[in-house]
Amino acid sequence: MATNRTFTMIKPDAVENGHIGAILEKITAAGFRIVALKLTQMTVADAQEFYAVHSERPFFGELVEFMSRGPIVAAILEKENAVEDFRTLIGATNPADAAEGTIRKLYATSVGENAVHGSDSDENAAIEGVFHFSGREMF
Ligand code: ABT
Ligand code: MG
Repeated sequence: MATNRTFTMIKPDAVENGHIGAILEKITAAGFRIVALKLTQMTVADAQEFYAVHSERPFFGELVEFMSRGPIVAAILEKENAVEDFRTLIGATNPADAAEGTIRKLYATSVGENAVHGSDSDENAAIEGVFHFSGREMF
């Protein structure tokens, strides 16, 4: 995957709360091109694998339960400086610390249920994109 791509998920809380359309609008209005997109659900095993880097953290069990409890929207996005610019667009992990106008400020409820994911490096963006999409689903 090229370095101008990132991977995102609209998390179960934001899907449950009816924010898919508003969040996709914010993403495309910010200049990201949608490379891949689908509604899907992670199994418990998927969520454990996806968040394996956090497996020793005290919140891991809750995180896995949350991320597998309902459908998510997974997407690969393309833009210059995609990883950094997308994390700016979504705001801080804890919505209480997120800047005004960011997706998490608008739609997240707590640090544990923070509405949207954004890859934290080009390397992880590539790994996470392939975790969710086949080559035939990327455009
Ligand atoms: P993600 O985009 O979900 O990876 O969030 P972000 O990179 O902003 O933050 P990190 B540190 O990667 O958090 C991963 C998930 O763990 C949750 N979390 C984090 C807690 O529940 N409690 C905590 O104290 C911390 C630090 C938030 C993230 N997401 N979810 N869902
Ligand atoms: Mg993270």
